[in-house]
Amino acid sequence: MSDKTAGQDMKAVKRLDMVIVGAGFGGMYAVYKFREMGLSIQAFEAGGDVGGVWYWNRYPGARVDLPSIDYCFSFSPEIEQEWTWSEEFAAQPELLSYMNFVADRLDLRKHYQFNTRIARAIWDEQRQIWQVFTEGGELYEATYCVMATGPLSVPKDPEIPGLHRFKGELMRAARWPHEPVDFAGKRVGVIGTGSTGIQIIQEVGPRAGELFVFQRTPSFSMPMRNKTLEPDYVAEVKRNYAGLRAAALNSAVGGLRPQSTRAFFSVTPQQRRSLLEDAWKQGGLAMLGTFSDLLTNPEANEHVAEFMREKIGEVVHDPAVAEKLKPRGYPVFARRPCLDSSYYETYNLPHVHLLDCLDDPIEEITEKGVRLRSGEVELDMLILATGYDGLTGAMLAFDVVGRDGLRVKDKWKDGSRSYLGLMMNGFPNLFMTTGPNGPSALANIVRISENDVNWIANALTSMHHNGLSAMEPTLEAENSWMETVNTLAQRTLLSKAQTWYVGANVEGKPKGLTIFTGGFPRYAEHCAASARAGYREFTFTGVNRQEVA
Ligand code: NA7
Repeated sequence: MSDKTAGQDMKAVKRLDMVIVGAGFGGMYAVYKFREMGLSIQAFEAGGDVGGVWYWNRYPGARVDLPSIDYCFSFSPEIEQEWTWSEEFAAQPELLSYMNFVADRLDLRKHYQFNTRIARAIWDEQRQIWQVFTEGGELYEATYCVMATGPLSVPKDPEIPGLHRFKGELMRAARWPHEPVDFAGKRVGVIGTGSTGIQIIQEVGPRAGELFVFQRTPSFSMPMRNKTLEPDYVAEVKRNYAGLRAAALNSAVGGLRPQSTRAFFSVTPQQRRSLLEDAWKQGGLAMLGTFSDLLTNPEANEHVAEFMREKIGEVVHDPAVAEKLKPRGYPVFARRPCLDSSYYETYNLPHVHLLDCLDDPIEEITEKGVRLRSGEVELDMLILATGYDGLTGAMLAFDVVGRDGLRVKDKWKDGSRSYLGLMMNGFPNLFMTTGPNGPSALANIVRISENDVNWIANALTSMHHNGLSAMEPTLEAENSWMETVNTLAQRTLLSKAQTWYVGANVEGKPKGLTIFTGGFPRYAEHCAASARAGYREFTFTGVNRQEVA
C-alpha cells in the first residue's frame, strides 16, 4: 500500500495494538509489560540503542545522584538478584550496562526501531486509532500510544549568539561522542554549572591543559562520598530487596533517601549544627534528611544554605573564588541539589579559572572562543552543559494531534496540563509515563515509571474486560488535578529559583511549577484510587464506538 500524506512518501501502513516511544526506564518496562500482556507492539527510540538518558549522556564523570540499588527496576526479582551494582552511585558506563543487561535478559531490543524519531501522532476519531508517523515517512497505526519520552531528553543550547561560528571542538554533554575524548594540553571551556557541569568540571579540570568555567548561577553541591559496594552489603541488599522497595515506595521521593520529621527550629542551635555536620560527613543525600521543613520554612532554609556556603569557603583557597562559588538569592534545594567528589577542590588547581558571567556576561561565541564583556577567552574546546527543555520538551518536539484537531502544543501553551501526569483530556488512549504533572523530576524516575506503566496496564485490562476501546480523562478531572498540583506548589520554596523545574531556562516557555509536589506515595495513591473507583474520572468508548458514561 502506498499513500502520500503532507508531502511525505508513505510506506506500507503497519497496524498494531500499541506504539511505545522511548527506550529509557519507562519505555523498556512498557515494552516488557505490554508484550507480556499479549499486545502487538512497536517501540521507537531516537538513540542507537536502549538506555535513554544514559545512552546519550556519556560525558566524563556522568553519574547517577541516587543510590544505584534504588535506581533500578523492581518489577523482576530475578533481575534484582542477577545484577550486582559496584558503587553506591553508579557511573554512566555501569548504568548503560545495566540497561543493556535488562534489554538482553528480557529480549526487548527486537521490539525497537532505533535511530528513529517520531514526527507526528494523529488521533483518528472515526477509526479510534493513533496514526504515528516516523521522520523517515513510515506510518504505524495503533489503538494505544505510550509516550515514555522522559523529563530530560531534549538538550538545550544556550541562547548565545555565534555558537555556530566556533572553530574549535564543540561538545554537548547530552550528545557526547562514543569515542574517547582527549583533553590533555587543551584550553577547555565549560558553560553551565548545574549537576552536569559540576560532574564535568571535576573530571576534566585535572586532565585539561587549562579549564575555564563560565558560571552564571552557582549551584549548591554536597559531598557524594561515593563508595564501592562490598559483597556482604550487596548480599544483604539482595536478601532484602522487597523491604527496600517498600521503604522507597513509602518515601516522598520514592527512594531510599533519609527523611526527618524534625523541624529545624525544634532543636537547639548546637544540635542543628551537629546534625548538619554529621550529614555532611555522611555525604550523599544525608543533608536532605536532616530536617522536615527545609523546603517550606525560608528561615530554616537560609540557615542550611549558610552552612553550605561556609563549607565552600573551607575548601576553596582563594577567598574571591570561594565567594563567587557561594550561591545566593535562591533557597538551597530549590535548584536540584548536586553531589560531587572534588568539585570545589578543582578550583584550587592553578590552571582552573572561574569566570563569573553575572559580573562579566558572555556576549558572544567567536571563531576562537568565548567573548565576555571584558574580552575574549580563546579555547580549543567548548563544552555545553546548559541543560534541557525539561518536563515538556519531548512531548512538544513532535506534533501530537488529538480529538477535533487539538494539538498538545496548543493545550499546553500556558503550561502543561494533564490528569495525574498520565493522560490528557482530548487525547484518547495517549498515555505518558513520568509526565510533567506527576512527581516527575522530584522523585525516583524508576519508581514513577513502574507505577505509571502498571497503571496503564490495569486501565487497559479493565477496558478489555468491559468491552471498551478508548478512554480519556474528563476536563473536570484534569482541571481538578491541576488545581491540586497548583495548590501544593504554592506551599514549597521550589518555585523560588529560576530553574528548569519552573521553565525559567527556556525563553518564551510558560513559567510555573506544574510538577506534583505532594510526594510519591500520595501520587501513587491518587493513581490507585482512580483505578479502585472504576476510572470514574474518564469517559470511554465501546468497541462499536458508542460513548459509555
Ligand atoms: P541545569 O541544571 O539546567 O543547568 C544548566 C546550566 O547551564 C546552569 O548553570 C545555567 O545557568 C547554565 N546556562 C544555561 N544557559 C546559559 C547561558 N546562556 N550562559 C551561561 N550559562 C548558561 O542542567 P543540568 O544538565 O546540569 O542538570 C539537569 C538535570 O540533570 C539535573 O537537575 C539533574 O536532575 C540531572 P543558569 O542557572 O541558567 O544561570
